[in-house]
Amino acid sequence: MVKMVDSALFLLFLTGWIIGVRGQFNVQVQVGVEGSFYTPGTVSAGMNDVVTFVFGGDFHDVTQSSFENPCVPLPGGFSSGFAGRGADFSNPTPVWNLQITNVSGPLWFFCAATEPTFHCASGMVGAINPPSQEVYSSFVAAAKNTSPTATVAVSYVPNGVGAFATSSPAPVSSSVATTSPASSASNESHILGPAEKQPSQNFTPSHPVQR
Ligand SMILES: [Cu+2]
Repeated sequence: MVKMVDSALFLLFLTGWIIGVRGQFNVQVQVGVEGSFYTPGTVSAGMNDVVTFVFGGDFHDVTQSSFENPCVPLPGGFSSGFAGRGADFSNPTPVWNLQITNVSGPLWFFCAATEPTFHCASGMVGAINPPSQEVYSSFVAAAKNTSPTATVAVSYVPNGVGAFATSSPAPVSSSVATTSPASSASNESHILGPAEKQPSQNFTPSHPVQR
């Protein structure tokens, strides 16, 4: 059993190595869980890494902006559009994967939600690869200079400057729920990880490992 898991892990490693020598890493940002903020507010990401925004709170969004204008959408920038669990937190948690394609400079973003006031103006901003925490702090300070009654219209825009998404925010389960529901036994297999799914054969992933 241990040997089987070992070989499965080895193949997973091998797949990652084929995708790129460095591999693809994933970093998570919680959206609106600790008040109207991104947690953490800054992340570092390498080329082709994926920043996963987890919309575990009320409705928020992630819209690309610039250092100079923290609360104004960057022309050509990405936007998740509004997503979240709703005011009563009754909906499943949407997640949004943003792949980074330019690491030569920082990517800035803000939340365009306006209830009860403009989130960006209360400091709901974030940065990928900021030059320093000091520069990020001045970005936050500039955001807080924005009028709390400002409004910005946003909608889902997958392609940004230095990053892109392949789909709008959605609960993780819905993205794999395209297969027709079968017996309860097959539902059970969805709970199991890949290593448990195929215990006897050689584990050969049919697609790149991506989370
Ligand atoms: Cu917000």
